[in-house]
Amino acid sequence: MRVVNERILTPLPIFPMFLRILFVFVCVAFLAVARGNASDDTFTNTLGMTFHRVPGTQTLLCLWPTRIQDYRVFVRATGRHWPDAGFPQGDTHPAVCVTWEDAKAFANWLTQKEQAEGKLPPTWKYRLPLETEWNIAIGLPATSSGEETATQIFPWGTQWPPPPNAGNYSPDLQVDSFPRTSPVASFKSNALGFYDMGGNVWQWCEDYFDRSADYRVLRGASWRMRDPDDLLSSKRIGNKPDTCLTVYGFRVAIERPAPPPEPVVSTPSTNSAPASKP
Ligand SMILES: [Ca+2]
Repeated sequence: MRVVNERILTPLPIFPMFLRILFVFVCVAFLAVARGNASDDTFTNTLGMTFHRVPGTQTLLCLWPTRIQDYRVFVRATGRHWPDAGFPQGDTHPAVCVTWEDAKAFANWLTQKEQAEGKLPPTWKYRLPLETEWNIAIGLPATSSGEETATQIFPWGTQWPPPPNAGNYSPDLQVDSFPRTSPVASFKSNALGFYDMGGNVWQWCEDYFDRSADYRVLRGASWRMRDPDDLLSSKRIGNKPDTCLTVYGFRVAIERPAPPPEPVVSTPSTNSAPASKP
């Protein structure tokens, strides 16, 4: 008994204390990785792509379309064929000439890469946005049917023609100075912080365009569009998943599982007297 008390009272050596601190640090770092180095609403991945949560969902959506510098990492790692756009593009311009299949391959590759590196929780995965998520991200009802003329709302509001710097659209509209693609996030973000949800490039979504299941959906319009119907926020087009054009790009989303339900805390019953009636 005496020996035990002496050991308790003896100060711990410095080295074990250092190990203890290191252990705590490692635990904190592990938990941070497990949570995606992020709060519940934001996340930045290994390519420097920043995501915000789509309100009302667990999904995180990239703030901008996938850039040349992001997609190039994938192409160099996998050797995937990537046609040249045929016009100058900087590193921060959106990757174009990308098919739906290419975009899905990028998302799957990034999921596997970051999970192997311990930078993405094993229950998270990259994919393309659902149309319901896209609708929420631009302020439309999630269940918007996509009827082009259902809502006369443009990314900048309701006025026509669009005001200066409304986005990167056709030179014919004279609202911006970019003849083709522009660096992502060159224009003001929308109310939820997302850039280029209108203009610059059409962006692939997960969804089929119609029941034929031959086409996939694209949203957002591009640098070539000038007609009012094409610039509506609700505008959707479709094309075959192996189609690549210089006006097609994509942004990625991160699918996360729903959090576990809050534990139900039961209140102990009391033997208090029933409330008196008036
Ligand atoms: Ca333009």
